[in-house]
Amino acid sequence: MSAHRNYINGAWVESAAAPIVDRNPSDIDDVVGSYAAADAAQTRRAIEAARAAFPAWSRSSIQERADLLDAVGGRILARAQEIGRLLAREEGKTLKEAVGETMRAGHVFKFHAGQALRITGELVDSPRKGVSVTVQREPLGVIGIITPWNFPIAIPAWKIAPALAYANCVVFKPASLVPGCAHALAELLADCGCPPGVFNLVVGSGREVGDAIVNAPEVDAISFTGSVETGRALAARAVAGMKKIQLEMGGKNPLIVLDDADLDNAVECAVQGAFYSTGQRCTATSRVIVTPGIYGRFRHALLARTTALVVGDALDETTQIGPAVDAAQLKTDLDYIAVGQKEGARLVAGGERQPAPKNGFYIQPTVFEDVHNQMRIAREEIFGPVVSLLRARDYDEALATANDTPFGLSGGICTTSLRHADHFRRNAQVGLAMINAPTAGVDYHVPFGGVKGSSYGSREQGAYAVEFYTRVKTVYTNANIAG
Ligand code: UN1
Repeated sequence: MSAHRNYINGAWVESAAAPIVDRNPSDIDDVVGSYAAADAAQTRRAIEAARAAFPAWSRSSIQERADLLDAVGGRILARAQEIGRLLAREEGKTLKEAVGETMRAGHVFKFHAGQALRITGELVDSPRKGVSVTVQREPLGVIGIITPWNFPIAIPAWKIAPALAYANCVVFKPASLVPGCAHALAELLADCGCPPGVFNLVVGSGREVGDAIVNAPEVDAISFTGSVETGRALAARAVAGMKKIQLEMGGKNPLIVLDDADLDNAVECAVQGAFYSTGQRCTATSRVIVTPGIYGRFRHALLARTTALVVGDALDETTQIGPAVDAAQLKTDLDYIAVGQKEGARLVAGGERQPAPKNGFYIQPTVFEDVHNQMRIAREEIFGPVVSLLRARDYDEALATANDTPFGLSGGICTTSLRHADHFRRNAQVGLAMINAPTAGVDYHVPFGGVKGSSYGSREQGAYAVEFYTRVKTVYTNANIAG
């Protein structure tokens, strides 16, 4: 019997399948909890419950929805320390990062509580006399929400909150590595009075639960954040089923450091972007492209900062870099480090597992230099604390290198030149352009997303979320009638 169950149609439901055991990546002997794994039949029940709940929920008042989201946001903020602790324990980012992420989730719910009150349309005149036209927004219906392990509460929040704000019902499948935060969120929604069926939690594998969601004709749209491979497969199936889809996938984010940069700030941006959250962010800096006049000083300062970083238990207040999330991610990181060495890149910091008193997936922050942009470590997303230094003759070459990638999520530049900053803002092939700021770490009230292979569909977050979670109806009213 599992301690934690799935939430389907307003009830906590057991499962006959073997439970998912949630372990602490800082100390694999520490079991965070045991979570019931939903099967395809339970997922179908969740989808049917969402479908059945939709007619009433789509007619709910904006006040009812705003109050629900505001209450959930308030409770998340009030319990940020406790939920943040759970997050750090199951995902491995540091306590400070985890509490910060939890606060972000609380703010996301509060923001979308306000958005529920701001659903607007347009009234336009028709070329035909006496006829007027309104363009109004409507909910889509049932949304399948599929989220990754690296932001176990913020990403679910920034999909679930707007879905509910715009009167959709939700079937939520979190990553199996982080069921604890998903469960905490489900509990809060239930406690705050979310009506049965409006929100459903189904923890389980992509093959069982994910497939059931993407194959269901009753699911109108899918919002997904995760790997490129899974995203592409989902998109093909979703389009075949005529579902709306939104994908947030990988990145290979560049940070350009020009000769005229503020050195301390540039180093800080690189360290934060590359190593914080153990490099496990799609917005992480993985290529630092540096011009000759600052290269030596920047390299020296970066290596000094990198080797001084404290790697350790996510729950220890002195830790700056937590472990990799699991054995598979640790292996990927180490495999890429071997690939980089084989390709001829020079390892100048880290590169190995970090010895630690506890049995966790610790890895040293790693820096390569003499990296060429065609090497695999410069082209493929690693999703670990591994960064490459690339040299560029000047700004133009740096920008060309930055843009020479299949991805286009985030990109940064460190410079005191307004001309270069402005040129970068206009010409960087990214969805998020960062000027003298790290490539990772975004605000909750503005759109998020990328170009090229990083993203597909309309933007997430902020007021722009309305584009994905609603559709428009055009209504013609003819007043030229008798009576
Ligand atoms: C951030 O950098 O603050 O999965 C957010 C990810 C992104 C979110 C990054 N979707 O890493």
